[in-house]
Amino acid sequence: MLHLTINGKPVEVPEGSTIMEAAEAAGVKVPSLCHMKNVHQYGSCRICVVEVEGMKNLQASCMVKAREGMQVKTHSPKVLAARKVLYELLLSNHPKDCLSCNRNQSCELQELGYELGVTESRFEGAMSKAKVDISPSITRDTSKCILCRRCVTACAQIQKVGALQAQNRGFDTVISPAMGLPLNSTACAMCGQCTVVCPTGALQETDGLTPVWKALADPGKRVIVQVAPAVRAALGEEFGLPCGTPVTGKMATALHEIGFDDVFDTLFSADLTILEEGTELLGRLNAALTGGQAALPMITSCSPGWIKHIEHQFPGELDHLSTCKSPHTMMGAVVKTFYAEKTGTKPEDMFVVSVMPCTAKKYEIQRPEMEVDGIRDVDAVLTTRELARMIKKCGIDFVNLPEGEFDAPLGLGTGAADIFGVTGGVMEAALRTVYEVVTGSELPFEQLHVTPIVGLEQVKTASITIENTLPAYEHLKGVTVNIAVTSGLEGASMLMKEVAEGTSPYHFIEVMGCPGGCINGGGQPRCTEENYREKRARALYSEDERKVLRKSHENPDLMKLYGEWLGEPNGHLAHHLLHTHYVG
Ligand code: HC1
Repeated sequence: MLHLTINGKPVEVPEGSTIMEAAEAAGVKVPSLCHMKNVHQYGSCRICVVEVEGMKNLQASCMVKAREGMQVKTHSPKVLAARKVLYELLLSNHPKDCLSCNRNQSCELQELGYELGVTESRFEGAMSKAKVDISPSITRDTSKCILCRRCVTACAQIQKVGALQAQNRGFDTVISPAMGLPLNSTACAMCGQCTVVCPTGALQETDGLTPVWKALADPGKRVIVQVAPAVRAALGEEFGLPCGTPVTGKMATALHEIGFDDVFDTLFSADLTILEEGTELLGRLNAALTGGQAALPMITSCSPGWIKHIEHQFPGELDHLSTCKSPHTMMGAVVKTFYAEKTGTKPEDMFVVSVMPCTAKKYEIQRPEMEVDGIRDVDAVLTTRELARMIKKCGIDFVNLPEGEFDAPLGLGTGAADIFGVTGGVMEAALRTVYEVVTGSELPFEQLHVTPIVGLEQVKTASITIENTLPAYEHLKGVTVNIAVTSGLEGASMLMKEVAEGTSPYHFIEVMGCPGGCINGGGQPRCTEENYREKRARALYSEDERKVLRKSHENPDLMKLYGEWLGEPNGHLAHHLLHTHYVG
């Protein structure tokens, strides 16, 4: 252990700690606009400079290691004066349009200026050339970029994609895809992790609000909204509720108050996905075991960032993807056929909005695969952050809202669907149903959670031997099914290398594009709280555990949909509406 003082206060930290970490251990927050935990640091902003006794120059506390006996001052007059100049230099090349910027009041640059007491901009001069690049999911405005490189880190080190780098030198430096290409022409998966770490308005989700407000104001439109599982685990953070507070009921009330005509739950179509995907898995296993052709492992297909990634990086392996569309696009297809018929509404007069924790969903709905007979499944995607802005704009007192309900007939979801939003959840939900379908017996309550695949590790695996079966599944008796779960594109690439080499031992793999799953999606609130992913995951598990119905095939409204209209899982109509083939 090392012993040093921070502002005169003794502190003990492990060898290898930085001065910034030592300050944190002493309860002192050193400001920074570029620092990120647990990754290689660029140390680019220099805002975190501190004074170290005996050293002539100020030191960047995120880069310099603590040493035995060091005496550090983090907020001395010399440090504060230097920080202010550094800040003003950043400001000299930054637009002053805070009032009309989407990051107004959630901008780290703005907040730091307030903390430092900056009241003027002394160094006005030439500004670097601005470029705005609008992709279906992410909008880049280089005029607001402070070259902190957090986005570069998130893309290259966390997701291992590397779509963004620093280009050019000096005043012409810009963070951009290679050769200044638009993001949409690169291997960017549209996961939006860059938008979460960006301290300013340089990287944001592409606007989904404008078309939604327009549809709501159009008396000729029936505007239907649905909400993804993970949104309920994080939306409350935008209103000051503790991280990990589930806000399902308040969210349903808020959506009604905003004026949506129907408030449905993506949980319903997550249950639908399990019936479709579970049936598909059994079909593929059956084919493989009886000498037929089947691409195994089968890999989940509900995460559009993951779909884009496999298309770029492993285009020869697309037949491993489940043919299921993602739950929210399934919902769109059901709304514009079944519900349109039921309510006597023309599908073209319907406007389906998906509230998602994900930026890639904005790209997904524009894909050619996501339509039925020329009608788009979903018309607009809003992120969790955008929904929070809508609620605020409507003057809704979110925290004090009563608990509301989703609307029938597409608003009921089981606990299995809640956990779709956390890594391992889709697999667990599928196993709950597949077990009962194959064995004909009830899965014991204490076995509902498949412990080896619960948790936020990058790759989780398990093997399950099928001991008893119904006669129809006799061929599966004694078979050991190997499963793997991963979240984040680095883990996905690791598992895909084995698939591409033909050495994958797995039969079924769940992949989610963002580390931790949708709870940590690129459209979620920006949260710096310790263990925020664990807290959001717990919120979804608690939603599951409080429910009586915890298996997708127990959803009575879903079974009614199959019985009265859709027919069999994987049947003709289900295939027409709910499945697709990705061909790259
Ligand atoms: Fe997800 Fe999904 S769980 S992909 O993570 O399959 O975004 O929450 O909506 O569609 O249900 C995201 C979350 C979400 C879909 C479902």
